[in-house]
Amino acid sequence: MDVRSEHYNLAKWYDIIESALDDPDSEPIVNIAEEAASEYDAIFVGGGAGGRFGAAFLRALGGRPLIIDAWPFLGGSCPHQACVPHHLFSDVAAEMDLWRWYSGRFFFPDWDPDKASILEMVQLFRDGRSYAHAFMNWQTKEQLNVEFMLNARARIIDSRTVEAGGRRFTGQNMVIGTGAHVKVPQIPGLEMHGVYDFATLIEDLDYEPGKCVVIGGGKTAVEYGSFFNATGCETTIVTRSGIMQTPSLHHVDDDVRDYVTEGMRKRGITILEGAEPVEVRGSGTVSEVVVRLRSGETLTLGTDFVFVGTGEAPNTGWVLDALPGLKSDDAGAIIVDRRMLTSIPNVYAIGDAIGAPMEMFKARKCGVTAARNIMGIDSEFDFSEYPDFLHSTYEVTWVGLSEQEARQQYDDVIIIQMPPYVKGLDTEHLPLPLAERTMLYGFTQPELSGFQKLVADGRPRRVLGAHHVGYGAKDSFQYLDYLIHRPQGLTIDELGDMNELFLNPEHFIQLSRLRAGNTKLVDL
Ligand code: COM
Repeated sequence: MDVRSEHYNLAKWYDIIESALDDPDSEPIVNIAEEAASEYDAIFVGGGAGGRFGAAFLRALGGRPLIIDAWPFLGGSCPHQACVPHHLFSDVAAEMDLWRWYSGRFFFPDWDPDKASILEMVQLFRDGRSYAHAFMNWQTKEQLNVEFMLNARARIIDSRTVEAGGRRFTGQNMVIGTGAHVKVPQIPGLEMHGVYDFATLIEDLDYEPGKCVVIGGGKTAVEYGSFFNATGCETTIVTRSGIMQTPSLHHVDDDVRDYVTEGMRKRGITILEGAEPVEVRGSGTVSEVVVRLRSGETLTLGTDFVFVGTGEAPNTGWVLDALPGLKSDDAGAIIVDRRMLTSIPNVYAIGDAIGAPMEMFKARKCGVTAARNIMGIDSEFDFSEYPDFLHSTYEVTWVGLSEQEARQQYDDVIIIQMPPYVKGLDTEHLPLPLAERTMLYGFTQPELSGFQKLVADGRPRRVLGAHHVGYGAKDSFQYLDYLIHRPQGLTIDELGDMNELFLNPEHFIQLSRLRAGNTKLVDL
């Protein structure tokens, strides 16, 4: 369908997207300008976060981009199966956590496991996701003036030529933003009904899980495991590595990890570390998972639901086949330089297709970096350091070095934290930290009200890292990251000089101020 001269509202876009998702034979959605015969500055193969932001930026710079995507909407996996549903589930898990702790107390009704449903939340997301998709399509067409062909698979002919929807397009440059897919481990039985990952959970879940085994120990496993558990579904996490110790979580502080995992256990999650899932069994539908424990013993876990959360791999196989000169690493990630340029002079690659970290900021800024370079603006993007987060039933946020990393690199490390670590102090009764969303915990179960730590280099008084478990601090970490990674960094004195909005979720400003008068900084 040619939508070029149409100006649909969001409801109409919603209908178009939903019909296309329902009908595998639906036609491409074509928003191509008349001068289509002429060449594009760049063809973006993939219209996820990286492709959409890259194309928008290139257009804003005066260039002519074209996006081609197999899905009938722009925005990629984030609003369809990945980040957005994860945020819904984590938000809901935090609400349910309160409900379970305070069942029948104060204004909370009695806990009712029948009302806390995984399936209902999945369906809620499934029914609503195309409204966000509709907005992406509308904005990209009407506000950003970017041409696209959606619901059409791209076929790369050569580094300047792509075919899609029966048409051939040429561009001076190509930008590969084909995303990633779930990496399924080699465990017999994973093909059975009752085994899901974050994508198939959304597409295929058709019953209410009663018992769950999560395979993995990184972000996805912690986040989804915490959600399943919060609904009352008995949850066991099986992880070969330690929990929250996968490579991308290397900046997670040990005390943060302990606080979060102790909280998960307190809420009833069983965590089996150093444990290897050997086999998933069942007759057509999953009924048990066999696990080899660290001790060598074998354990059989009865379950009706297995969730695989072991990471993702780039979607690049077909691209590498089509462009034989394109270099990739062993995992299939396309190798790029800091300009996002690949081994082929006019081909750029962005986002998850170039490997870890598979994060939103990286995808979008990769797209922008490619766009700038294509338009003649020399631009580099270094994503080796960045702020990060995950959810248990808490929001867990960090930036910079953990205390352990700092102590390996610096000899005068200062720690400012809440609750403070003072041997023998009865902090289990201390209602701090306090902030919005933890006030009730603070006044009833102070040990649940969160944890925060600032790591500094004592002599230059510079902040090296910040770590937070609670709610509402994520925004500030975007700016903290910028400040601490400036050439001059951020000092405890500058932090103490800022104006806090009491009661701020991370107490870094006022805690730093309490120490800033000290000529020689000491722990707090
Ligand atoms: C976000 C999608 S869910 S995009 O980055 O705005 O395209």
